[in-house]
Amino acid sequence: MKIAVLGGDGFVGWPTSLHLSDAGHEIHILDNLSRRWIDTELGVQSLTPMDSIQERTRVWHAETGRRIHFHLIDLAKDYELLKGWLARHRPDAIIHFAEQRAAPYSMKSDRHKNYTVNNNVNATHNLLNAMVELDLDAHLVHLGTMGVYGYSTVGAAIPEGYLPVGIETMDGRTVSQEILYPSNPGSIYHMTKCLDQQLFAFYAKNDGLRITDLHQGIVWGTHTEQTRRHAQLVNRFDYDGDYGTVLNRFLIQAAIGYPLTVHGTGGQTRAFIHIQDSVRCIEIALKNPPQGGGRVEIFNQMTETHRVRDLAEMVSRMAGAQIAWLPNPRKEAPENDLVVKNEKFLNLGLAPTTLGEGLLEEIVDVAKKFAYRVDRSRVPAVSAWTRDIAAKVEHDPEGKRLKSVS
Ligand code: USQ
Repeated sequence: MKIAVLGGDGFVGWPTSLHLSDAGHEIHILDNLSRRWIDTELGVQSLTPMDSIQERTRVWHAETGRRIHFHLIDLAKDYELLKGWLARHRPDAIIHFAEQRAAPYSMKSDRHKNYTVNNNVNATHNLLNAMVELDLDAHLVHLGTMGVYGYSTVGAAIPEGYLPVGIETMDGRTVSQEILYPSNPGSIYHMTKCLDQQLFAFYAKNDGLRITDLHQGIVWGTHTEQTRRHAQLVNRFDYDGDYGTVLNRFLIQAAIGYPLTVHGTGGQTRAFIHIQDSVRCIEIALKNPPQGGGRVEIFNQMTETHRVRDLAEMVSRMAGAQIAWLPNPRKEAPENDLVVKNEKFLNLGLAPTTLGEGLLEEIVDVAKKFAYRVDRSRVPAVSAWTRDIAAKVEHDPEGKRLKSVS
């Protein structure tokens, strides 16, 4: 297949591009390199030394003989360029990762809120609009988030996207209807993914676009089978307070002797998936496109759920790290339960990589190898969800605001 990977230079986009190229597909990365600019804005860098996208694709070609093409296009701003590219190349499938993906970054300031909404919503809408205009029958696979469901305890398993509801009619009957599971975003970033869902539902219904939306959990790990093949194919690995995600942060913190930064009581339960499974799921989704019919296909792309404090205690036991119990910079439920249905991927052959499989040690080893690249002052998460919270959570490189360390 000819596949366009929008956002193919990012944390999941790059290993996905390699995985699909390895499987024999013709891969075209479209990316505006915004993630690299954000590193510059924040004054941080990936823990792993990352080469330019051109150099990465050159190394891939030298290693495997396969070409990955790169096109510098900003989906959100360059509509005509995107449309022109799609008209010329007419890909069979499009994978859409091209969005600002960090909740803390999206909550940093009014400017960051505007940027995240403008970038994410315009990128998605420009793409859908161009596909209709060009009568492009490509299968669109979008990386969404488990966060669209929200994290309140409901006492029931979260279904894969849709909820059957009964509606009482005026003449006293009950009619059943299937609706998108009520969205309950916890950040501006998560809110943009909820807006994406509405755009997908409309374009599938109105124009018959074939769309798959993957509600992904928190990705952990860094290597995949392909990124291991050469030092210069390494994936990015974020540790800073804005882009680092919880388990990867704990592993890096353990490697550099920084107390594990648990927000609040660590009672937040979240869904997780290893990066290797993430790229496998995308391939499975590509092989199983919806047949049309106006309904967006939705998968829950996660393999296990964990409570943040359990993860901290596990990493602490494994690597001998201390745990810091911090005031939570986010507005979120201090404790929640989470049960998630994920039978669709399991039925299509996904064999989950779980936390217990020795990969945690591998990540600590990667982190130790590149520990010299870590700026410890960028470890604390200081992006606060509200002004009230901001007053309690300030930048504190020396760790003086730690409530307690165990
Ligand atoms: N947390 C800590 N300590 C830390 C960092 C995070 O206790 O040092 C806590 C947070 O307060 C939160 C939980 O860990 O309760 C998860 O935070 P996270 O930064 O790992 O994940 P999140 O902000 O939810 O976002 C990440 C990705 C996003 C993806 C999402 C999937 O950045 O792109 O959509 O995970 S999900 O969370 O399932 O919605």
